[in-house]
Amino acid sequence: MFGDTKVVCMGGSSNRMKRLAEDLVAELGIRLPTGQGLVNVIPNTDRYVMYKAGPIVCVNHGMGIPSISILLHELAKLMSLAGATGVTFIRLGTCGGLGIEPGTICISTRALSCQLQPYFEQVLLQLASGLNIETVSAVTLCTSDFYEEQGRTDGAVCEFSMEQRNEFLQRAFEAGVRNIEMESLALAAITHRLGIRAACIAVSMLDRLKHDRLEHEPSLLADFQNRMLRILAAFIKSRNICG
Ligand code: R2B
Ligand code: URA
Repeated sequence: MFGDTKVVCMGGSSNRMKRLAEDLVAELGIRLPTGQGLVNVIPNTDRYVMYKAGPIVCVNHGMGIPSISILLHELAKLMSLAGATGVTFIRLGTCGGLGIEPGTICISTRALSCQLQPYFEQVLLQLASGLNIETVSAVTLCTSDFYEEQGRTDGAVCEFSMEQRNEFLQRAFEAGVRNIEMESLALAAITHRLGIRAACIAVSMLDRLKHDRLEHEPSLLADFQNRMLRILAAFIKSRNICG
């Protein structure tokens, strides 16, 4: 069933991955098995959902490094046991921006830990500029926490001052960081170790140099997410893998 897989798309939420699979079927004109439609192919677990549309698998990875790293091990084993070759793993996520406009698509060049330690490269940026979407190719800061590790002062606990918050974010900006999320480091490390091609793209929900809270209209956020779909669809079309 998975032997023909060429692209594995991952994102945090189960609903978003279902919608992505539906949108890719429509956007790429993928034909589904008659009488079956698009179904979650792993209904016996509620840890994550997985949809298969032609050579594309869409699966959700939950939140943060521990969650995505378990999924990456399981997906890599699945692809290997199925005999799938030339598979690319792509994470389509959300993130906080650093000195960039909300809605900007961030394509990671490297992933740094919160000690600003490094890794990474890709073709997605050229595709995005052809689609007229605001995009940056830059370093991604990857943390294991949404609040203190990302320099937020609005968690239940905060042991640093506003000045220290600003100094940390400024230091990250100066190290080339333009977005902050919670999975890229594991994605880069595990896929690199296994020789799997991978990309990490995420839409910025806010500029962390200005705010800590996500306060956009749901319709605007849906438009932001759609920008990633357009880049992903252009990437898949450029690979001629949907027949
Ligand atoms: C972005 O959003 C989530 C945290 O809210 C996390 O999965 C990430 O990287
Ligand atoms: N995801 C994150 O990890 N941080 C943000 O600020 C927004 C989304």
